[in-house]
Amino acid sequence: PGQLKTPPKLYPHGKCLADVLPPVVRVGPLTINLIKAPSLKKVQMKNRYVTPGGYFSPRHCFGRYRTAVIIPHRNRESHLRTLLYYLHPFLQRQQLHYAIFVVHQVLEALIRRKEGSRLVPGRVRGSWEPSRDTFRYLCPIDLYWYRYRRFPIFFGYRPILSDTDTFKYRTVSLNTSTAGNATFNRAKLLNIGVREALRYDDWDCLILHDVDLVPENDHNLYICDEYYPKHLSSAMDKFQYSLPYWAYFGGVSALTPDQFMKMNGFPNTYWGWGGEDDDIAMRIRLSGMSMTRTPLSIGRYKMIPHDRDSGNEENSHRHNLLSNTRKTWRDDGMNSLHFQLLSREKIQLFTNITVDIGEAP
Ligand code: UDH
Repeated sequence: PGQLKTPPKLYPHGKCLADVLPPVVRVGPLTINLIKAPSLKKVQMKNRYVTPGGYFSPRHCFGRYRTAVIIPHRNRESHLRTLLYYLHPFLQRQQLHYAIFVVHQVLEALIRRKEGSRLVPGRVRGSWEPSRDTFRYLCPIDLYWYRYRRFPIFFGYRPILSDTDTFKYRTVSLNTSTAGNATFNRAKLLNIGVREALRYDDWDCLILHDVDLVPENDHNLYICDEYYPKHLSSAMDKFQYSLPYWAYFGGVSALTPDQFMKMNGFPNTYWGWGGEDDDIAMRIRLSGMSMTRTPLSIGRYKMIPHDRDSGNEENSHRHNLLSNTRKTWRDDGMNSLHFQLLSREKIQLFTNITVDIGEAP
């Protein structure tokens, strides 16, 4: 999948299509319509070059950046459809090699009750990589973002990570009946998303993305800062397109796998609404990094209006937990992550990772 079947067409003057396409295919401010969520079929029809698992690679050139978008999810299917509708074309215009991972929280007991108890051992197919034998030019550099330019990726430069783990496999639908009313844990789902995404590719950048935030400007590049974690959703309409407070790091953020591991990932102990984003901001500082941020004029997002979800009530322990972050961050995070993986499915527009993360203590 995703492989270029025929070599790029050579133009009379000996150039490839990448050279005759304008270097910047982005449009800037976008019109977002949140009135009705599109169907998955419609999103699929609009994104015909996206391959199963939600993968895309520019067709006429090598994407300079490999980006994994990780979305924590439960009971928000219409938000997910809206986000996918806008996000796929957005990422394609940025000429990224990308994939979208949705980490879906369910309760295994409910799945068993609903679909019977037989779990079938299965295999994950090998990871996907653009064809190495077809010559493609690197995607044009965008001079405006020159400082993000990295050493070019040559053929054979990156290892193919193969994944042949045996695991309990079954198709778990995104519907709400298996979600149960266990408390939601956003940060833990993001940790799981990172761990799973890294099985599939050697990503340059991990984008941790709330399902209800739709980017409004495609100059907001989904690539990482070389040195520090980057906060992308700096101007949300919910907060009148400004920051609710200076250290805010919620919504959408971008970290390289190295930055993520340096801060031991995100905390696993925040159950319910609030606090985990402030813990993450504190971890960044405690691990010796600072935060960078997309300018407010570009990091604009529309939030899909919603009520507080059941099972995501305000976390009354959050202040307590936050006051202990300094002591706990080294032991609570990627090195203490436990969960039950129920399925990994490559469906047309994204990779669906279904997990049971247990319930709040
Ligand atoms: N989410 C779900 N299902 C749930 C609850 C949350 O999928 O039942 C996910 C979803 O991706 C959502 C994210 O968790 O986008 C965040 O949850 P939320 O949308 O309830 O959070 P909210 O929009 O956060 O209320 C706005 C920022 C508030 C400032 C935080 C101050 N620390």
